[in-house]
Amino acid sequence: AALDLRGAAYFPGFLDPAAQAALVEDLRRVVAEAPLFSPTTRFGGKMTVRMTSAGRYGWYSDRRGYRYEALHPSGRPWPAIPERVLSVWKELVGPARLPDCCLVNLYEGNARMGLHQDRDEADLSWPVLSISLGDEALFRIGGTERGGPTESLRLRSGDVLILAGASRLAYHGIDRIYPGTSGLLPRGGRINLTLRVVD
Ligand code: MD5
Ligand code: FE
Repeated sequence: AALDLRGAAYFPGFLDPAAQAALVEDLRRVVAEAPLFSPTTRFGGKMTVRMTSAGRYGWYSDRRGYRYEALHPSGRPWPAIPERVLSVWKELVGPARLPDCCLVNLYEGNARMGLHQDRDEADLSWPVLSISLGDEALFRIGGTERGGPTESLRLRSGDVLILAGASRLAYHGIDRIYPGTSGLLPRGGRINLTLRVVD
């Protein structure tokens, strides 16, 4: 059953360990086709998270800003979103419209993600679905105004979050990961998948 987290639907332990391991296998194929990279922010710094994408679009950032791109930096199209990832969306969001971007974020060591809003998508009425795999993370979520109160939550491997309604535009980020809290990834670290309808 879903718990209410500031309007977001939180499904702790939605994926069992076998389902988590199957997703990791799928992601190995995605990363082999579309290698991870560290984007540059619009301010010129390197992000500490490494990322890649699957689907019609991938999220990308450089000095020109944040946007979705139809091609990986290699010039090739992004790989297809794995069927088992789409199944999670179909089960929790529905089959009417499938996501066209699956962003893959890899957190290793001291990687973190500062508080931000997700608003690069054309139609913000579609939810964002997030899947956590691997080491635990300290997730922080606030309201729709920068600087307001926030609350923190440990996201664990297999947890799923659906950001819809007011939470779709909530400020959120990852303050840190906790090394050694999961055996899912052989080299440790945390993967987050975010599924989005882009256009
Ligand atoms: C992560 N990723 O765990 C985080 C959290 C990102 C990103 O934020 O943009 O790649 S994913 C959860 C999320 C997504 C959209 C909205 C909200 C949370 N929210 O309003 O809380 O790698
Ligand atoms: Fe985000």
